[in-house]
Amino acid sequence: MKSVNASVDEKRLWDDLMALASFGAREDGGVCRHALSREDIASREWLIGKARERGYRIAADSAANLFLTRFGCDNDLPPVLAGSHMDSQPAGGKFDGAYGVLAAFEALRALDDAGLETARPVTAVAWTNEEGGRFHIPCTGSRAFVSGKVPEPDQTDEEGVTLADALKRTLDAAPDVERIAPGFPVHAYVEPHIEQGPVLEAEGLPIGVVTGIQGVRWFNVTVTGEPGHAGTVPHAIRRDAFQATLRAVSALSTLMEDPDDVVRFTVGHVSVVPNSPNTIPSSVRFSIDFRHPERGVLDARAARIADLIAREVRPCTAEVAMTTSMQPVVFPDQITGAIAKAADTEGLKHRALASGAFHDAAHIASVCPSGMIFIPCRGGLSHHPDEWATPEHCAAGARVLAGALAQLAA
Ligand code: HGY
Ligand code: MN
Ligand code: MN
Repeated sequence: MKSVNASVDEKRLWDDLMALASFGAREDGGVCRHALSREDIASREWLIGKARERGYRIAADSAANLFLTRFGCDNDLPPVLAGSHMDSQPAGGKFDGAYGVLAAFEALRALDDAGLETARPVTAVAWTNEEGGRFHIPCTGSRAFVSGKVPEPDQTDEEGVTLADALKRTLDAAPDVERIAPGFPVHAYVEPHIEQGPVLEAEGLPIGVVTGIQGVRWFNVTVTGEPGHAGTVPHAIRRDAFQATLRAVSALSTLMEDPDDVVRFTVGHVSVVPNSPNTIPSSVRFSIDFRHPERGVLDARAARIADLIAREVRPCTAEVAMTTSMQPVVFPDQITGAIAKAADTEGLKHRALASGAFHDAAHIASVCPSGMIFIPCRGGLSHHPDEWATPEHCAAGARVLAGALAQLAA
């Protein structure tokens, strides 16, 4: 009988990764699979079909988080959970999120193929809307799991579809999947993910044992001015929302300056109304993504954002709403130790490193001992169509996950 780690099937996992990448495939080799979109719904149906073949229990909660459970000897025990997200950035890659869900699914199949009876059930999970690309509150699913309710169900996407409607459409597309309430006791959570950075590749290491995740603050800003004719309104009386936005973003860049280059500040989403070449913009919505490993820095600089924007946009006005606040997270030795031990058992070299990207683990860590396994990605590229990981590294990460799950579910 093969060990659980040895039962991880590299080709089976790789074929699944390429199949999942076909849902929302872009011409340039990337993926656009927005949360709760047609492509996301189709990818869920595909994964549900595979889980059904294995006889796993399939359930979804009101946030459309998808849970695939392999039973243990005592199913009253809280399960060990593993997974990530299947939604992608609009110009994303084949591996961000998708790798974690499929590595977890592969670990379940390896447990089957090794004939390993675990005391606890082991559940693979796909969290809803981790990216926040369509509905701009990221980690919708893992937040709902932790809080017991869907955050901001009335928020709308660019087409005006509410999150509540998109969730209903997604859940109705899988009517025979068991419905459960969001949130249940979990023994431990492990999230496999590509590093989305250059360290493991540069050091020639196949595995990263993630120590924690830096903190994040997201803001949505709406600047309101006055529409008018581009050819006739004198500048002296204009209330140009886009020019006001430029002043505000320039002042924010100054606020976020950091000689140590640790602060991460991005304005990634901008929408201009009415978005016509010859009408003075009457309103602009823009996003702020601000990150740092220290809560003190996050709180101090975030506290200055609203007043700074109000001052810089005059004579326009601005509404500033903080839509996401994730505190820095440190993962416990119980989980990092299990991951390192599983990597050692596999003879895989590894190192500890922190995550610059946020993940659902940042939320799940507040309800159970959690951790993450990183594998290298080419050039550290992510949120990019050329994002890439090798079949060997994908399988190595899944073997480490299988080993860690076998320990944690014993
Ligand atoms: O933005 C992030 O850090 C994550 O990749 N969604
Ligand atoms: Mn991700
Ligand atoms: Mn991402």
